[in-house]
Amino acid sequence: MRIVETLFINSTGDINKLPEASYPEIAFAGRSNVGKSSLLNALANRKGLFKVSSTPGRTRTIVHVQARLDNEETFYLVDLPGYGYAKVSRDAKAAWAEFMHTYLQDRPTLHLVVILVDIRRGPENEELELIEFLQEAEVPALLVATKLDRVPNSKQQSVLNKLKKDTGINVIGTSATDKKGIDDLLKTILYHCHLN
Ligand SMILES: Nc1nc2c(ncn2[C@@H]2O[C@H](COP(=O)(O)OP(=O)(O)O)[C@@H](O)[C@H]2O)c(=O)[nH]1
Ligand SMILES: [Mg+2]
Repeated sequence: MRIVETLFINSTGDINKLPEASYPEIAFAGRSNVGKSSLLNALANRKGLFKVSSTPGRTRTIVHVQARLDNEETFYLVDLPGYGYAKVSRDAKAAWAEFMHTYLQDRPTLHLVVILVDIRRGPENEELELIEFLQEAEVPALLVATKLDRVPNSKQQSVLNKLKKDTGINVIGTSATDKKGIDDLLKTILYHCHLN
C-alpha cells in the first residue's frame, strides 16, 4: 500500500478551527528540527509538501493534510506544532501545552500519535511527559527514532531496543535521507486506522 495523493486541508492555531473530524487521523509530534517535515514528505512521497528547514521554525499551528491510498481509502496526516525552544517564554510553553492537550484528548478520530525523537538524542522530559499523557488519555502512541542514517548499521538495533525499553512503547527507526523504515511506519499507521 502507498499514498498516491495528498491535499493540504488546513493550518490553524485555533482549536475551534480544526477541520471536521471526518477521517481517521495520525498526528506527528516532536521537538523542532527532529525531522518531522522530512519524514512526512517521505511518507507522502512528496518533496515540498511540508517545509524542511535547517533552522527550527516557530509555527504554532496544527496542519491537516488529506492522504489518499492506492486503494482509495483516505486519512489525515496531522503535523502538530514543534516544541523545545529554549528561548520561548513559560507562558508560550503553557499555551502550547494546552492547545496540544486539548487536541490530543478531544479529537474523536485520532487513531495514533507518532512521537519523533532524534535517534542520537533519545527521549527527553517533554517526550516522556507526552507518552504519559497519551497513556492516561488512552490514545495509542508510537515512538519514531529519526535520522537513523546518523547511527552505524551495526548499532541501530541496540539503540532502538534501548529506546523501547526506556519508553515502554513500540519503536520504529526511520531515515528520510535513505528512506529506511518508511514502509514499516506506513504499515503501522494503516493498522491503527484499520485501513490495512
Ligand atoms: N541525516 C538526516 N538528516 C535529516 C533527516 N531528516 C531530516 N533531516 C535534517 O534535519 C533538519 C530538520 O528537518 P525538518 O524535516 O525540517 O525537521 P522538523 O523541524 O522536525 O520539521 C534538516 O536540516 C533536515 O535536512 C534524516 O533522516 N537524516
Ligand atoms: Mg517542520
